[in-house]
Amino acid sequence: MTEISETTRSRFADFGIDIESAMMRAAVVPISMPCWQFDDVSGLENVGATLRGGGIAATGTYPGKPRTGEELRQDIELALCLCPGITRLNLHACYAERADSSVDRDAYTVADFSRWMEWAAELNTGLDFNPSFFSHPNADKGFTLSSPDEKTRQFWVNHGKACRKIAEAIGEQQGNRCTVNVWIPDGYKDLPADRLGPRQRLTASLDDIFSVAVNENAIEDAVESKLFGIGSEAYVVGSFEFYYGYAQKNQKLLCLDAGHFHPTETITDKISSVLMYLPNLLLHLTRGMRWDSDHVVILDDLTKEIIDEVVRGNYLDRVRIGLDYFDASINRIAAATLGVRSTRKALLMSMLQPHAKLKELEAAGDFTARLCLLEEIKTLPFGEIWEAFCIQHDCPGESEWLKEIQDYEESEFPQRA
Ligand code: RNT
Ligand code: ZN
Repeated sequence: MTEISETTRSRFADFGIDIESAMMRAAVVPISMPCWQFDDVSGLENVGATLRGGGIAATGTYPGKPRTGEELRQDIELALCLCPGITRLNLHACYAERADSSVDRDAYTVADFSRWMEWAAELNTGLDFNPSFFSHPNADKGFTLSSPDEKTRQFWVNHGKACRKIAEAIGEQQGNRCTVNVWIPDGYKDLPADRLGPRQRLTASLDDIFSVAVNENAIEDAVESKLFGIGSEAYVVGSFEFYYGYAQKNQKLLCLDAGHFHPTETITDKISSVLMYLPNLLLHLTRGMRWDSDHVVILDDLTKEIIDEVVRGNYLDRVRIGLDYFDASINRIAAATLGVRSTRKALLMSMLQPHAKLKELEAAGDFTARLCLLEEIKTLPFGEIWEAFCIQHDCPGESEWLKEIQDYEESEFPQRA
């Protein structure tokens, strides 16, 4: 049992910070955990399938990958138990469990997700949702919503429409908005001759998908831009400029994925700019190493900076925090847990910062003191506050959570070999 020491309390009190209130505020910010970290984005449509196309790829062969929806949910449940604070689950349409396997993605209905919904309701976990425009024969040519083939394009438009209806039912059931994110892999490996045509078709497809009226209290739509992918190095239809314009014009959420920009370009500074013109924002926190590699989120400077910006800017009610990574080289459940816990730590750390004081120094033009204060707060005690936070939420502390996953691995994984 960790108690927060008097010394620690008084050090934060010197900055005018109340630790209890910071802990409360950090706990209620929802973090959406990616279901796809648990099975290398395989999905449940054809059990045993591996990721195909789309320029996203999980690498690694760690044992114990779940083979069924039941195993997958069991793994996710363990991860959820180990994450203090409000955790949601981000579900992709390719995790459908169909009664009739001849039904394709353009005709999915809420019934195909009823097991997920029942399970989430039992756990009292909120769900977010994503149409899956990849790992499908109709995506093999590299184009979906911007496809020049009318039949293919229409198939994916219908998939988008079906997914919004499913998400609407999810949102209505859970009593809070289900964020629906559209990401498509469309693009060219090599130099295009026509950059405009695919973007015009993408606009038409999006307009069509969003033309279907839905309960606005149940869902919110986001669109995700990208710089390049494997197989779309030369040109990505849904670029940042494209989606920023589209989101602005149609007042949709823009999804900023931390790995979808030039390697030295961070999303921190984009938040305050785009939120001047957009209603809300979705973040895909991820850790790109040298490229959009989707490594597990850790408590690194980049993550802290992004979260600080959201907290400092008072954007918590306008920014949805989702994680987006998939690493198959380490225990997948641990990877999922680590990313969420690290993000929660960043939130708690940020809640413990003297943001008002920093702004005051800045307004007074005292940039020396601003920089020095930013350095000073880096070494304030944090570990004991985090441990107390975990205890408060009935979650294991730093030295304990992995053990639970290791025990589970030992008893559960051998039968999955
Ligand atoms: C791909 C996008 C997208 C996916 C997930 C699975 O580059 O980041 O968000 O990773 O939807
Ligand atoms: Zn993403």
